[in-house]
Amino acid sequence: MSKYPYAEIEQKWQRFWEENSSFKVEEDPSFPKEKRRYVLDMFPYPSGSGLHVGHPEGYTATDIYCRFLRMRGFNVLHPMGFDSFGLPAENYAIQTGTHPKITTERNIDHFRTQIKSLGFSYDWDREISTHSEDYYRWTQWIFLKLFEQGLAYEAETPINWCSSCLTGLANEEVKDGKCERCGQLVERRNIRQWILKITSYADRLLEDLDTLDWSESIKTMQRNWIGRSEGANVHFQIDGHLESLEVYTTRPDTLFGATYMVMAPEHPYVEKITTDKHRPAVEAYLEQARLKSDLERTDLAKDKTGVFTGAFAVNPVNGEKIPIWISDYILISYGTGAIMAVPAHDQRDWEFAKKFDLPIIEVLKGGTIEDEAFTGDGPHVNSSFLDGMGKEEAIESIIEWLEERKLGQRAVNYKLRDWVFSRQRYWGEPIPLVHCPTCGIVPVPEDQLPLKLPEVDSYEPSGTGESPLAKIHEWVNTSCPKCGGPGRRETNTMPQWAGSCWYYLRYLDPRNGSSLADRRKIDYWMPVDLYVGGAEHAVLHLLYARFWHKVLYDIGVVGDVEPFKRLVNQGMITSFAYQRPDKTLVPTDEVEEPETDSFVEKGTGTPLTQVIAKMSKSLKNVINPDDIIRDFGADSMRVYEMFMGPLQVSKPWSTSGISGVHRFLDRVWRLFDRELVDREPPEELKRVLHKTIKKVTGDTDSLEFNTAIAQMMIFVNEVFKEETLNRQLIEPFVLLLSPYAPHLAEELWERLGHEPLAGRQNWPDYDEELTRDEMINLVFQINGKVRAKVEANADISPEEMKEAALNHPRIKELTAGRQIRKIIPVPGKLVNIVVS
Ligand code: ANZ
Ligand code: ZN
Repeated sequence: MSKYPYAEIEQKWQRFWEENSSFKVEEDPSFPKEKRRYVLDMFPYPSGSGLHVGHPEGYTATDIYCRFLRMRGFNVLHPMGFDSFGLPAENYAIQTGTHPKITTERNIDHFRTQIKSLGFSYDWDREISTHSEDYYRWTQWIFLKLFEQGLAYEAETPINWCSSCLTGLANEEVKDGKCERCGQLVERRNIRQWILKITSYADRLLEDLDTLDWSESIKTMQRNWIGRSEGANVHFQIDGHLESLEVYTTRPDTLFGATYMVMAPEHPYVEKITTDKHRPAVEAYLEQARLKSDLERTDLAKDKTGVFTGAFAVNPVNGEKIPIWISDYILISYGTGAIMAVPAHDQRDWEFAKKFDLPIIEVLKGGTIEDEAFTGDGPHVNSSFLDGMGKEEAIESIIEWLEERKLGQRAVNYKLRDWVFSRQRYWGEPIPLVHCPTCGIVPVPEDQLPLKLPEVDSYEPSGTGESPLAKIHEWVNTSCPKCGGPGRRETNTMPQWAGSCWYYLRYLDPRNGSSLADRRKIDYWMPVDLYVGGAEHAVLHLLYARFWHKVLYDIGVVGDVEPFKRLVNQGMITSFAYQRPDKTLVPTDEVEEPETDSFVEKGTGTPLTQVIAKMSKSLKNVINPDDIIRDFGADSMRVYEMFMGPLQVSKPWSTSGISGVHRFLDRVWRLFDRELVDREPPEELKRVLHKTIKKVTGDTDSLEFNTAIAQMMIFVNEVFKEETLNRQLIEPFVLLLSPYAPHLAEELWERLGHEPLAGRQNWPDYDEELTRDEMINLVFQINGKVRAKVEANADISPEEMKEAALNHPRIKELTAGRQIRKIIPVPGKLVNIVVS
């Protein structure tokens, strides 16, 4: 018996595909639009640690789908590249002095080799890297378009500042108040920034979500991130001042319940209205608030803090004077930066009122406001002309009332903020602008792009809020493109998200020197039919890319309003971890399994429970794809990752699972040790084959790879029982297997005497008739006498036969009131019921 020589086979076919450019794709006009597919993976950031098992999960899924589509006669674009600007390479450069370009390109080479070792059918001629000059030239070009459209502006704004990475961060890069990269607590700092006006696209970004075939959960995350809300702005006269304080509220109907007001610590009126008596306390409070991130400030669980200004405002509906407070639960960046507090119906206000002993007035009936705020609907009370109305009606009435008296107006607000687009770092695209004392801000002319990153001696950020580029005088000092006078280059660079905002367009025409991509090629392939990647990009990359795409649409570069028609998020591949009774985790190499499924800690014998956790270096449970490919082969790795469970769910890696899949492929290999015959297969096997073709076709099409594989396993079990190998059964099977285990399938296809499969159209058909379950006649007897006849599925089990007999109306009738002593099923034939 020959052993399955996966290593040899895999090398052989990878070389063949490469040498023959088997997966090179062109804009062949003979394929009509509906026979073209653009299938895209989220390209990796080439980190120093190489590929992890999560990458091949999505990449295998798209690869299977692409190979399947090609076999079904589609022209398929399936490219790969690298998202290669970013902080890790720069941080490494700071530590070691190695140029980020060197580290990055070394990492890219390593990634490419690893990806190729999995046999993916990418068109490698289209490979791109976002840090290459001829790529970022077009990233800069798009920036200039944004600038021309008035969508990029400079502003000194308080931004999230990481004092460890010494750079500003976008809101999206702040997790739980900490820097997503390094974990440092984020502070607020005023820094001159380039900002992109993504908010001008908020409505379109929201509305067009409805047209997308994306999971509801990702759409909801984007909707919440955009956070559109409707309500009103209301003006409160400040007692003793000319100014009025404007608030944004989604609940103007609760105006009669407003018992105090709150301003954000950064509100411009703080200085003006604070009375002398309260000034020291207010100043102390402002100092404290400055250090907190937005997230910490609005965290519902946090204890409320605040301070009274000494000033009062007049409630426009009833003339009541209510105190004006300052608290950090109000954000300056949202609405008007001030609120009317309605403690009876808003939980944050309720907590604040309880803490500072402020009045709580109920204006909607239905809750127990002694215990908590009532946020539901109910008839209004204590609200004069609103009394008796429900929420919606009262909101409409009060807005009308306010607008008539010029005390307020209907308003819409978004949580979405403009996108802080500059970084004070080296390893990113230089922003192609020149500051000229005479002309102001002048774009670098398009024909001078790319504006190249200059060499620097030190990658250390200056920490003053300027990038290391600021220190290179020859580069910074330039002439103004407009007037020729002396100018200074912008020294900020773009954030890592820039390159990934449009990479899917560059794949269409990666070497184009005169535009980012030829419009005909864009129209040939776009939009992306299927985009697969991790859910962690729900609001970052996926929102930014949609924004840029819409801008490109508006200026006529692309012809579709959305880039990614269908999005599928792969689930995370987790690992097992081991937990002590006190819930602390033990590294995997400290764990013993004395009996199956029972775990103890080495040395101490402490019993451990197996739990599911993220793979992590410290737990020593990280699976390295290279090891798996070496020990089991790329095909086993591919099939295993797809067999673990549905693509979209998270699932733990199991070592016995990969062995099981390997045994399955080994079994397929060993089938070929048998004599190959070519004759009409027996009826049952023919049926299994046609059912398998049908199942694998449907499941592959709908990305349900795990169940397709399960069906292929059933098929192999059946043919394994035969003494010979039947060509009429095995040939279609090898074709079904080929998207999943392409190396093995090519090898077997060759052994069957055929030309290589790669990229050809040859998906097998099935005969619907043969996939239908076969019916048999069953006889039900009572004490050996035939009493009923029925039709049943051929694969009915003895248990099901018994049940069918007992439920048959005639049998029920005849056995009623009699004692059933025995039920004897004879599979495929009859059921005999013995009664006394
Ligand atoms: C009075 C009120 C009564 C409110 C009530 C809610 C319930 P969304 O839906 O998220 O848009 N708010 C307004 N500006 C704020 C700011 N800068 N920082 C913190 N909170 C702010 O939330 C709008 C509601 O959040 C507004 O409506 C306001 O509180 C508060 F029964 O006004 B409401
Ligand atoms: Zn000038």
